[in-house]
Amino acid sequence: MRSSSAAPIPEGVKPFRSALGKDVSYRFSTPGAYVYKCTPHYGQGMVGIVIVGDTPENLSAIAAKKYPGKADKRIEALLAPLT
Ligand SMILES: [Cu+2]
Repeated sequence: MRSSSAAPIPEGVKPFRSALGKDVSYRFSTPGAYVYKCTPHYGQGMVGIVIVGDTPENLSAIAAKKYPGKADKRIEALLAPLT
């Protein structure tokens, strides 16, 4: 999975990405919601959200963003139980 500034993450967190096809580990140390995506399949809905902490403050920013193709419906479905 890859993430970039195109996918919302908490303010102040440096965007991160992995090399394509490589395993990656990442330590989430700032509370909030992190959208991550598979770059080649983003538009096909291969996107997810990692929640760090109990009350992510950036869910409304994630909801307000427009995502490509099927990612938009996927994000909407993932946010539904959180908001
Ligand atoms: Cu993919």
